[in-house]
Amino acid sequence: MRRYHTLPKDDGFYMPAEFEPHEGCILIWPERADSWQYGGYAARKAFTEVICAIAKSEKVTVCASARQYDNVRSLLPEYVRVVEMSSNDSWARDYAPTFLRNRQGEIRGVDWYFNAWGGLVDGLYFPWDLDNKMATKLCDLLEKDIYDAQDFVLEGGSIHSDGEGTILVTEACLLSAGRNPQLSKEEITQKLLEYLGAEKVIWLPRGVYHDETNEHVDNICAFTAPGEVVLGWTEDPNDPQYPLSESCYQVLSRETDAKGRPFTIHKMPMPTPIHITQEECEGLDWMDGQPTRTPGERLAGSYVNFYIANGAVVMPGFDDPMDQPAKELLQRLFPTREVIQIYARDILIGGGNIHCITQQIPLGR
Ligand code: KQY
Repeated sequence: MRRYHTLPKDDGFYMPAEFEPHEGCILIWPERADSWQYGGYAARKAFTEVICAIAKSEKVTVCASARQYDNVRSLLPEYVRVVEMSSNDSWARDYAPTFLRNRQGEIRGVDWYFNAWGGLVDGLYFPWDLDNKMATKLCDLLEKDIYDAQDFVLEGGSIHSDGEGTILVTEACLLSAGRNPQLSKEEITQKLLEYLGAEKVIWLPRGVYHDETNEHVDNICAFTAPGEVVLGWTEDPNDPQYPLSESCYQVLSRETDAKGRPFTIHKMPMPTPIHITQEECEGLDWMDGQPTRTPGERLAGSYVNFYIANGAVVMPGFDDPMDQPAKELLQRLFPTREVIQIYARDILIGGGNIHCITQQIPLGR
């Protein structure tokens, strides 16, 4: 594996869209006791369903700790690759490499600096050193070269690419005090363009209410095709989510993408607000002498947090009346893929959802 200190854009590399063909997908087995309630058994069931749904149409690699390796290898089907790799938690979207491709079909990763969503300012755990090493380890394993971007804090869940020069982010996340406070918005835009080989960054103001990632874009808005997005939406003006979604709609409806196209915006219903129960909280370890979550706390549930696999769209369900309309919308937008809805409350309790626990490897030559 070669480590580059040049800029991907100068070398002709760019981030493909998730809806383009994949070589495979990476996930990390859940184990952390202050993220996954009651020993992680319910989360593991949900992860296994996600893994099997994705593995129907692409190669899946699952990273597991030394402690869990035997268990994971026995639980998962043989066609899923299981590798022993240490991590602090299980968010492949955020610290597996962001993969880029060039016009000849070569694939390289980007190694951003990961600081657990805000470092010592408002990060969610300490330490995060094992997570931060995963991009390098995975590129080594997958025999991909890597770009060093360790001077820039970024998580994969905070960016979306249309593969045609447009990047979506949120101001709430990328301008947060715990990431790159020494850089201006213009300098952050420049970094994204250089490292993602893009032409235009669209800054949405906000994400999902009470999202502990400082409102990652992947929970509120996603590309479904060039020039088309789904946006998490509520019609309830009393819901604190309402002004957040509205602010994104205002930006998207006035903006054009890198190719000058106005956006077609598909409003994706949000699930009925989801709150963590006392029993669920009691199943979580405390962190630094504090409870990780408090009973009644609103969780950042969203149907936008889906993964686009080669042959399927794998989306969360919450046992909610909106599950079906949300599924129907995605099925309409992805007519050639099977939409597979997986009950994902147990992933949501960890702080994210299906998109957050997956990372695609684009198909190369
Ligand atoms: O990308 C994500 N949504 C992950 C959030 C993890 C929070 C840790 N509890």
